[in-house]
Amino acid sequence: MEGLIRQAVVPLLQQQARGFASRAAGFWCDSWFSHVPEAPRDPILGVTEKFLADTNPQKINLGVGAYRDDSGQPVVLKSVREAERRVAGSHFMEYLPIAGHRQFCEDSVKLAYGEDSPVLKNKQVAMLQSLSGTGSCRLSAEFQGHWLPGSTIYIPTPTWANHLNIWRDAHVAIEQYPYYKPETRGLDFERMCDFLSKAPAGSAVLLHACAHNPTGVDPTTEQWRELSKLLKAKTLLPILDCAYQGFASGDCDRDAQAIRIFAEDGHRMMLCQSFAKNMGLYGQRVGCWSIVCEDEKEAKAVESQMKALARPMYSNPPLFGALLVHNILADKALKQQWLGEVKEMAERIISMRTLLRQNLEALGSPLSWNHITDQIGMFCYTGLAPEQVDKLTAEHSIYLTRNGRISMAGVNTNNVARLAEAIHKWGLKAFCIACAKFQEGDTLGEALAVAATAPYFAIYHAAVLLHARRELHMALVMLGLLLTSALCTVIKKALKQPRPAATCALLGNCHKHGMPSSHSAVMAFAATTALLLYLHRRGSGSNRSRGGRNGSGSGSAGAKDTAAARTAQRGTAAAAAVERLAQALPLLEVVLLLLLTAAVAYGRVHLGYHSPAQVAAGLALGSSLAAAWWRLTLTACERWGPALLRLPLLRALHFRDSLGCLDVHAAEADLLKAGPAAKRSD
Ligand code: KET
Repeated sequence: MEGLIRQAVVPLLQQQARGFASRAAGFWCDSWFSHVPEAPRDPILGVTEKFLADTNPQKINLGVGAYRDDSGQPVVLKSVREAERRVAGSHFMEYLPIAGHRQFCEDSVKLAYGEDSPVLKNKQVAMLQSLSGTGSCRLSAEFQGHWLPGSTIYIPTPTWANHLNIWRDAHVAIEQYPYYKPETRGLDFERMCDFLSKAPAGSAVLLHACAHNPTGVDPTTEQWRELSKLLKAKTLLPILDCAYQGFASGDCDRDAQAIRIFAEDGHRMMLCQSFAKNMGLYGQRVGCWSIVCEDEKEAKAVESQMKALARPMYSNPPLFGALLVHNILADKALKQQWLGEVKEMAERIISMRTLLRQNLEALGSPLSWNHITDQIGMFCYTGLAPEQVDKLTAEHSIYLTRNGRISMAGVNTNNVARLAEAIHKWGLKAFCIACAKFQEGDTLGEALAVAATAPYFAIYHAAVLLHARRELHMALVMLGLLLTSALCTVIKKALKQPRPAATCALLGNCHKHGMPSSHSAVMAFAATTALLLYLHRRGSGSNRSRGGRNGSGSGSAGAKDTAAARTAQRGTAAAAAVERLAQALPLLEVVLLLLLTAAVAYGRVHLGYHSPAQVAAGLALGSSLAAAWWRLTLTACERWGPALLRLPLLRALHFRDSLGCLDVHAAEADLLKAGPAAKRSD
């Protein structure tokens, strides 16, 4: 009776209670699902969706990494067709065991670790047939979350976009390590090792076993060896995602070098294999997930837990694809034929790389396209910005992911010229002085992006003033602004503090350093100098005895007196108001400059270019430099100004020093009124 209550009644009550709870939470109003928002399109498979909806007969799909022949058609390999023929009608359609087709798994791990691999001979490897590469990755993530709780996964930047979704959904903490250096379009090996060497022991590191997606940039053999040593020394667990074995070099053994180096070095590791690309079995979802353990006993226990993870997810994997792979790998002749076909696919891709580069160069593109042929595997990481990709799609019906990745498998002799022309047209980079990126629809962000041009205008403004007014002091202010900017560059290089990790990939500045913010420093310098100049002139105004030191001459009468005299002459209240406004203008200018500085500083954080600390450091540096520079230049002007102004060049250019003059404009106006003789004597 008690058992019956526990088994039947309790779950029923629990279900009812959950129903009430969710209704009380407001989910059930008009509809059960009215609160469910539409999810954003997948960045890769969403491209295919858009491509299919396009009616342009000349459309080109370079989005998903799926092989096409030279006429743009999907390919079924001859070896696969032969395996299909052999399998047809020869099997029941029974369930496979939870771990899938055992012989398939054994063939599969041999292909990766090597026929004579000691880890296989010692039965150290736990294995399970998975739902292709994605399924393997997902199971690895679940296993990590379950059996290495609290550990972090280190994922390269950039990577296959789905890696981030997979480990996020498995609730594993994610860190991203630097991998690619846009300036060299190559591997950022030094920063990668430096970053990984600081990862806490017990973390996992995701590595693309070969043909890195999306960059097409792999470590060299030596670098793989170094990485293996580093991970071993730091007690980090390698998880190798091997979705393109054979596609990097055309040779499946060569492309397995990373896996074999790690296994040889005695790592405990996970491996995620996919047969989607190298056998063209995309829709069959056939892959293998394996874990290298300490010994046979450990492998047995681990394999039982791998099965325990798979059973509640999908029970057991599909049969057909596994039979095809097993038939190919277990038959010497068929395997040989397949290896030849993989090589053919890889070679066609390599020839398309050469052709695309040649076409771009023939069009006279001023940019370097060496990276198209330097990169390997299925993809070319072009360096096209998202806006340029949008143009290729909108204007030419050329579909690719917005990170500028091209699936080279979609390029063929018929479409390569059209592709090159489109890239040449839109691929040129714009020269811009102050490009600040902001999110579409973010009005504040847009305003702050406009404000981000201010530091450039501050320097430009100082240059124009210097040219027009020939002030000794202005030359020094200009020099101070340039020195501030240069000093920020030096400090950034010395401190090497990165830009904010959350936004740098989007802004494309992960390779640049951010401490301190030079925008903030230059603005703080300009605003502080303007404030000090204003206070200095006010100070001089209250201390009339100082008057103008030189230059405008009649400035010594005092601006306020001059203004009052003029007001009395005109004798109207309106004129007095205008005068008051004119007198308030210098203060207003300072206040506006301070507000602009605040907007620029806030914008650096809002737009994701700098962290608050980097902006604060910039502001502190700029304002303290300005204060020090002010004291220095004031003393310099007082002590050496007259001597400097007597230098022939400065005299010929009519340089002057009007720092002590209260109102230069008023003084000049008075001077002009005084007549031609006085004008010349200036
Ligand atoms: N790992 C990597 C690195 C990878 O590029 C893919 C697929 C997979 C795993 C998963 O492949 P599967 O089909 O589950 O065996 N990448 C291509 C397809 C996709 O996004 O699903 C791509 O990047 O276009």
